[in-house]
Formats: sequence, structure tokens, C-alpha cells
Amino acid sequence: MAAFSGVDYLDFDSLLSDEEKLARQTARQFVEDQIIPIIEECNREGKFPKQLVPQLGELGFFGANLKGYGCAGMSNVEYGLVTQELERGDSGLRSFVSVQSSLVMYPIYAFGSDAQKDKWLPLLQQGKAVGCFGLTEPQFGSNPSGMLARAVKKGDSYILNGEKMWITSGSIADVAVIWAKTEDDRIRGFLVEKGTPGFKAWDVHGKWSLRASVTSGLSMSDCKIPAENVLPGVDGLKGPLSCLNQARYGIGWGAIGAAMSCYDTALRYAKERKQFQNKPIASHQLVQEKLVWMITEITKAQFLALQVGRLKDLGRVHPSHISMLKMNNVWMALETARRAREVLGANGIVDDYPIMRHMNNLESVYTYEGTNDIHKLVIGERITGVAAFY
Ligand code: TGC
Ligand code: FAD
Repeated sequence: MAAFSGVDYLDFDSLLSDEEKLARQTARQFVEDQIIPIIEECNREGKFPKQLVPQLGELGFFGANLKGYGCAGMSNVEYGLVTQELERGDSGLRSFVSVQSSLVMYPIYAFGSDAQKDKWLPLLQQGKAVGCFGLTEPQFGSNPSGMLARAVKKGDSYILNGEKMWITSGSIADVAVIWAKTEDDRIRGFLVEKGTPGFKAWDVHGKWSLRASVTSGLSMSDCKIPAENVLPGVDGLKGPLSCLNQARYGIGWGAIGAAMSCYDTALRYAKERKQFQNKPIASHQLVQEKLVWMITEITKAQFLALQVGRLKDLGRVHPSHISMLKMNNVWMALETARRAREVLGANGIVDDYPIMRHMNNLESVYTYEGTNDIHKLVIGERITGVAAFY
């Protein structure tokens, strides 16, 4: 079968620089060579391909849009194109990179002390250390401001107690960025290192989604955290939400990759599969309508992502722009996967094809990092001036 060569209906590539195309091509080749051959097996076995982490580091994909500490210093558009390609491989792979980059490296980079940056950023960039981000709790998902995790100052340490749930890479992390409230009721970030007494991580089993990604629960029971492990540069909910702006941006691009994989599979299949008078199903109007829907929505999603990326590179992006990107593009990818599955008929349900894996993965992507509903409400607040969360 011919290799994937991109989806470009409206000469999108004419808007990209050579550097941007190179970043995309590097990630595309990595996915072709290293991910596509193993991903269905990883998905079946519920196994994260951890052996690829050092290579992801060597390619500069961790903290790719940060500067210094060995980071690649990519533009936001280059980084977005990388996440697009990674998610064409698998949303779980992109999740790993998003968490490592946007939810662990970014808070240390933006809010950490020099000592924290020097200690962790080079290790995380190279994939010699893995990180996770603990915001969600069993009782507080969309509304993290209600969190119950508490840190009480005792001498030159904090005593941390609480539970976090649905934490990507939780049980394989060397460092967890845990968000908890201190006695003044302000949310602060704590770097909790692997092996800290009282810190436990266990894996969520029975997932039908993101099977090639580790999802964990965390518990902290009287964990003694040195005060120098608190992120000094931020307090309040804007700390974790600033990290989420970075990660949601990567997801907005990533979802295009999953959609491209589904569209490409459906288009190839429709041209080959014959029904009624030995004609390819691509010759039927109803099949064409589905393919046209997909290419139109993918094209719109590409331009949305590019404009948000350009605004981000200019320092002019607003979180509600990123909400529109995440909300629209993940919805688009999920709808594309559903239509693509339909085009493949019964063959669409087996893992000889990537479609159901992407579809199941996208159910998580639709929910995490702010559900589709929450992003609608963020945009609603931006345009009306009225917050409708409560
Ligand atoms: P609200 O009163 O609106 O704001 C509190 C403070 O935060 C500031 N703020 C932001 N700052 C930066 N970026 C943003 N996007 C921000 N949105 C708000 C705001 O200015 C305020 O600052 P200050 O200085 O006045 O204190 O907060 P709220 O409690 O009403 O909540 C707003 C809401 C609902 C939008 C927020 O809670 C939200 O986004 N909820 C969704 C939660 C979420 O996304 N969780 C994600 C968990 S991590 C995850 O899913 C990782 S998956 C990883 C993977 O595998 O890829
Ligand atoms: P809830 O908040 O209980 O929402 C349930 C439903 O109610 C949703 O449809 C929601 O849209 C709707 N709803 C809630 N409030 C409103 C409202 N005001 N108006 C209208 N509708 C509303 N979290 C982390 O901290 N770190 C991670 O690494 C991480 N990784 C994840 C990995 C996976 C695979 C998954 C599935 C989740 C992960 N999460 C992580 C958690 C994720 O961020 C939460 O699941 C998400 O924020 C939603 O919270 P919830 O599941 O508790 O749903």
C-alpha cells in the first residue's frame, strides 16, 4: 500500500514554511516506521510502547516549543504539525507527548525555580524521566476548583493528602505535578517525586479507549514534600489552566491527524471495495457524501488550527480561541471516524484497520482537557460576557 502522503484539498501546504514541513515530515516518518507497525498490538494488549520514549526525546518532540534545556525551540505551528502526525499514529502516543511537554515541562518552565528547571527539564526533554499531571479528582473533573487535595505547611515541608484520578502516565512517572490547596485555600503545584513515602499509583483497567496509554489513579497519604518542590511562580486555578491552554492547543492539531488516518483509510477502501454490478462503492452518491463531509471538515479544521497557531506564535491567542480549536477539531475527528467506519461496513469494526481504535480513543479526547460542553461554555462566556458553568 502506498505510504500516507497527507491530506491537502485547499493547498494548505502553501501556507507552511520549509521548517514547518520538515517538522511534520520528521514526525510522519517516525510514525510510519515505529508506530504503525506495532500500534494495533499495543492497543490489543493494552500496552504503552515505553521503549520509544528515548527516541521521541532524541527527535526533539518533548517540550518542542520551549527554549533552552535541550528543547527544540519549535514554533507553535511546527509543534502542532508534530502532534498532528503523532495522533495519526495513535491518540495515546500524542497524549504521552502532550502530558510530558505541556503539562509537566511547561509548568516547571513557566512557574518553576531555577533549581527545579535545571533538575527536571533536561531529563524530561530527553525522555530519561517521565512526568504526569494530577488535577482531576474522583469527585472533581470539570470543576477542579472544588478539589479536596490539601497541603499543610510543617517546618520547611508540606504534608500532602488527597487523591487524583484518570492521570495519564501516572504509574510510570518519575515526577508528578500535583495541584493541591494550601491553608490559604489557594491552589499550588507540587513536584512529587517517585518513591515519596505515602505516594501510590495504580492503573485503570478495562478501558475501551486509549488502550496504548497508561491511565492511573494516585493517592497521597501524609506525603512530606520539601518546600523547594513547590512551583513558586503561580498560585490559583490559573496555574493548571495555563498548562491546559498549551495541551489543548496540541490536541486541536492532534485530532486532525486521527481524522486524516480515518479519511485516508475510508477513501482507499471505497475505491477498492466493489458492490452491485462490480462497481467500487466510491461510485455511489451516499458514499461520496460521507467522504466529502470528511474532507470538508478536515480542511476547515486545518485552517482553524493554523490560525490559532499563528496567533499563538504572535502572542495574541486567547484561551477561548484554543477552546474553539479543541472543541471543533475533536468533534470533527470523532464524526469523521464514525463515518469512515460506516464506509468500511463490517470490516470497519476490526483492527485490521485503524478506524475503531481512533474512534474509541477520540471518546477520551472529547472528554479530557475540558469536555466538549465545557469548551462551548468557555466560548459562550467570551461572546456573551456571562459565565454559564454554574
Ligand atoms: P474561573 O473563575 O473562570 O478562573 C479561575 C482563574 O483562572 C483563570 N483562568 C485561566 N487562566 C489561564 N488559562 C485559562 N484557560 C483560564 N481560564 C480561567 C481566571 O482568569 C482566574 O484567574 P484569577 O487570577 O482571577 O484567579 O474558574 P472556574 O472555577 O469558574 O472554572 C472555569 C472552567 C470550568 C473553564 C475550568 O475549571 C475548566 O477549564 N474546567 C475543565 C477542567 C479540565 O480541563 N481538566 C483537565 C484535566 S488534565 C487532563 O485532562 C489531561 S488529559 C492529558 C492527556 O492524556 O493528553
Ligand atoms: P464530569 O465533570 O463529571 O462531567 C460529566 C458530564 O457532565 C460531561 O458530559 C460534562 O460535559 C458535563 N458537565 C459537567 N459540568 C457541566 C456544566 N457546568 N455544564 C454542562 N455540562 C457539564 N485529568 C488529569 O488531571 N490529568 C490527566 O493526565 C488526565 N488524563 C486523562 C486521561 C483519560 C483517558 C481520561 C478519560 C481522562 C483524563 N483526565 C485527566 C481527566 C479529565 O480531564 C476529566 O475526565 C474531565 O475533565 C471531565 O471530568 P469528569 O470525567 O469528572 O466528568
